[in-house]
Parts: sequence; structure tokens; C-alpha cells
Amino acid sequence: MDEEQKSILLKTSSRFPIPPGVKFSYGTAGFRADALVLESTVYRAGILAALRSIKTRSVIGLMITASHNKISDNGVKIADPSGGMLTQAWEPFADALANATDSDCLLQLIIEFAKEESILIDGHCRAEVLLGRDTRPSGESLLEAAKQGINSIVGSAAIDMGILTTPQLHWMVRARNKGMKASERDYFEQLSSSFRCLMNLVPGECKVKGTDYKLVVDGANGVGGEKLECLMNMLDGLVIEVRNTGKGGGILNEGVGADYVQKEKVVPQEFGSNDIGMRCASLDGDADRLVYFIVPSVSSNNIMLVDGDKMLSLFALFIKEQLSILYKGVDENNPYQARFGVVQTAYANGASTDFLKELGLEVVLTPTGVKFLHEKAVEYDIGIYFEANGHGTILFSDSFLCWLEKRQNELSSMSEGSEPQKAALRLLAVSKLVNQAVGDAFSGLLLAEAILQTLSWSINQWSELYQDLPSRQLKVKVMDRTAVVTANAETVVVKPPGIQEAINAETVKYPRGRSFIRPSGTEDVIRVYAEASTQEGADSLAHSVGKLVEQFLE
Ligand code: NG1
Ligand code: ZN
Repeated sequence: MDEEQKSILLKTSSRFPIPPGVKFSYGTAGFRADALVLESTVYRAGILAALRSIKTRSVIGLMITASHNKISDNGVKIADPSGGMLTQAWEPFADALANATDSDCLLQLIIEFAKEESILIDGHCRAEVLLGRDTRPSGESLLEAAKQGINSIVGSAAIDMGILTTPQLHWMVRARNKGMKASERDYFEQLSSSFRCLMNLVPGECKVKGTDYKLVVDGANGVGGEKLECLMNMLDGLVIEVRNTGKGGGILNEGVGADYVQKEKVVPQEFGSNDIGMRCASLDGDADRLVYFIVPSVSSNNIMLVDGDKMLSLFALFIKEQLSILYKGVDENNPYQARFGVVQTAYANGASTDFLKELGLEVVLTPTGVKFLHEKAVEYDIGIYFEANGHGTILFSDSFLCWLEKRQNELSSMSEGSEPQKAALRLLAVSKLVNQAVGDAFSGLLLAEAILQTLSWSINQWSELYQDLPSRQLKVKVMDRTAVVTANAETVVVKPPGIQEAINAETVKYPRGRSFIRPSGTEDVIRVYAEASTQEGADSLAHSVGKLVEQFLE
């Protein structure tokens, strides 16, 4: 590193001193905290993104968002060249950068890390970072800090893509690195054209009976609402009404949005008795999560939830069906048995896991956080992963897509319009509709809608795929959440000693009881999950385990 570069880093970083007494950790999904303490972290994340771009010789993404957190929070996450999350191998460096006490320490860290990773910071290596932010009021100034971080590495370019959903930015990074068109317009084109393709393949008799026409979407008063309004103008065969777009004065994620709906299981704001029986959906604050719900009656505020597990189940069922139709048309000389797997976390409802296994699918569990699920899902030709909260996607391997493309061409010349050919076309359309970089509420929504139309199912039929076991989630505020250490995809607590035995002793008291605890990676809490054969049982088990957390962590 030459002297000029060193002095630029020293000078710019001195404008972003770290706040006293705060420890930053890259966590489940990047850095998140009260926006007031985040400037230095975001500036430093800018430096990291530029270095990552030099190292990988690819375009990198930097997204400013705190997803479902409250409006006063914000956060920053980095997208790797594939469009996925930052490689976990760089997370310790991210933590060290964010916590470096002053400019000299920061410079030293960068020099050492660059040496270790053989990154040449000499102004000749180009770096390119795409920036996006959600609608949070703190986003604009934090984006400025990120730009300064990127620009403090000589030869780097920061390209501001404006206000975006998280999945849009990840999609753009992936598209840029694949040499494809990567504007927001291109993103909308890809989604709407693959949706059109699926809708054109809806059997004629279903079009008549059809799924209830209108879908009502809760935009969480965030970026998703406004972007969905752009997308829906390009869609045929689907009518969407968007509420909670943020324009009507509602507050981001307050009493609205996918996280609220999934965790509290109550009707979000702006929804009520007029919506009874309607097909409704909720996005989260940066539109990477989606859940569906129904308002069942006026007598209570409760909803009937169709969560990420049920979305996964619908998608898995549909893909399995299409594969089996396709295989019927495959001659013995041309076999390709796609490796098809499903990835969930411990939060997956036990009934969903049973359902998927009964379908004959391979189900694996990983710790919470899509970075873990994604990593597992890429091992399959078709890997579907979803968190119960509605965050997930379907990944297709290049080799399977290549075979499918070839097969589709053969089938269309041999038997145009046959069922196996349609199945191949559907699977190809799904691979284009579904964001291959990260979970995307828009992809999930359009796929769910197209499948419901194809099967001629109502949301009630979808919901009845299986009966969720009653569950309850709680958060317990503790002094030090790192005191809880888990193993086996978070199903077992290894620290503090003794607490797992105490949890087991509570759990056996309840038929179909299951409970686990883990430290949150995005909030300063320990999360408690419990399920049982009745709601009272799940509530009581969660409550008792919450008490154990308080006792053991005092
Ligand atoms: P934490 O705070 O680590 O539980 C939450 C979600 C994750 C994931 C991240 C990122 C739950 C229980 N946890 O993580 O699944 O979505 O936020 O947004 O929903
Ligand atoms: Zn989100």
C-alpha cells in the first residue's frame, strides 16, 4: 500500500469515529443496530466491499437495510459475486474492521488482511460496488458513509442503484457478474415474463374455475409496497391490491409486515373485517420475506397463517409433480435423476417436516440464517430452502438446467404441447422466476400465485396441506446473549451447562412437545421456540422455558 493510499484511509476514517461502548457483530444478516451508531460501521463495510471486489475481481453489493427491525434501526449487508451473502470466511475480518478502535488500528488491520489475502491495494486494481438502500430515513446519510468507505480505496467505484429491495440488489450483483442485463427494469422483465410463461401453461379448465381473483398485499410500509406497485403493472392474469405502501403515513414494520404477522399471528393494520376469507400476503421491510394469511372471522384479531414452511411445501409438491410428469416422457437412454432436497431450520413447524418426509423428500436442518440454508441447498440439483418466517428460495444447478433445456427442445420437436414438454417449460420458467441469489418475496409471491392457478386451488386448500402444530415464540432480554451456545442446528444448548436438561424436563410434560433456545443474531435477545399439540401447551412450554433462560442467565 503506498503512502497516498494510507493517508486517504487515515483521513477519511477519522471522520467516522466509532461510538463508545458498542460492540458490532456481523450476525445472522450483516450489521444491525440503532441507526445513530452505525455511520462508522457502514463506512468500514464500504471499505470491506471494495476489498472484496478487488479480491474476487467481481462486482460486489452493499445493501443498507435493517429488514424487519424497527424504523430507528438500520443495518448493512454485503452481497458476494454470486449474489449470495458475504462468504463466512470474511466475517471475522468484518467484525474486526467494525470494532477497530481508531484510524491507526483500522489501517493496520487492512494492511495485514490485504497481505494475508494477497489483495493488491495499489490503485491499479479496479473495484466496483453496487449500493442499494431501503426506505428508512437514516438510509441516505448511511449510504453516503458507505460511498466514502468505498472511495477511500483508490481505484474503486461506488454505483448508487437507489432505493431497492434487498433481493433486487442481490439479483443485480449476480446478473452483472454473469454479464447479463442488470437494471431494475431487467429484473421486473425477468419476473413478469417467467410468470407469464407459467400462466400460459395453466390448464384451460383451471382458468375457468380459477383461484379467487384478487390478492391483497401488506407492504410493511416499506420498499416492497412501492416496488410491487411497479411490478404489478407488468403482470397479466393477476390483480393485486397493495396496502401499507408507506405513503399513507403508516410506520415501517409497526403493526405490519411479514415478521409481525408470522410471529404475532394477528391481523396487520389496514386489514380487517372487509377482508374475511380473502387471499392476503405480507412482505417484510426489505421484501425478502413473504407470508400469506387469511382473516378468518370478525370475532378475533387472529389470522390463519400460511408461513414459509407451507410455501416450501407447496413449491416442493409442485416441483415433484412436474418432475414426475417430465420423467414419464424421458427415454431410458437419457436419464437424469435430479437430486432434489429441502432445507429447513429448527423453527420449521414439526408438521411441515413430517409432510415433506412423507412426500419422500430429503429434509436437512441448518442453523438459522439464510446463509446457512443457502449453502446447503446449492448441494442439490433442485434445492428448496425456507425459514418458517417466509425467507427462502429454490436453487437450480447449472447441469440440471442444461439437461432440462436440451430435453425441452427434444420434446418440443417430438411432441409439441405434450404434458412432459409442458412440465419442462414450467420448470424452466420457475428457475427464471425464482431469484437464484437470495430469498425474494416477489418471486415467492408470483410462484405461489401461478401454482395456485395451475392447481386451481384456493388459499384454504393450500393451507390444508397439513395442520400446523400450535407454536409460540418469545424473546428474553438478557445481559449477554453470547452466554448461550448451541449445537446440532440449534436444537441443543451446550452452554450454560444444565439448561438443556432443564428444557428437556419441561418438554416431556407436553404431548408433541418440542422447544429450543438460541441467541438472536439481529437483536439483543435470546429467542425461545416451543410447539405442542395444543396452543395452551405451546404457550405454557414457551413460558416455562423463558423462565429457565432468565434463571440460568441471571
Ligand atoms: P435472528 O434475530 O438471528 O433470530 C432473524 C430471523 C432469521 C433471519 C434473520 C435475518 C427468526 C426466528 N429469526 O434472525 O430467520 O431471517 O432475522 O433477517 O425469524
Ligand atoms: Zn428482510
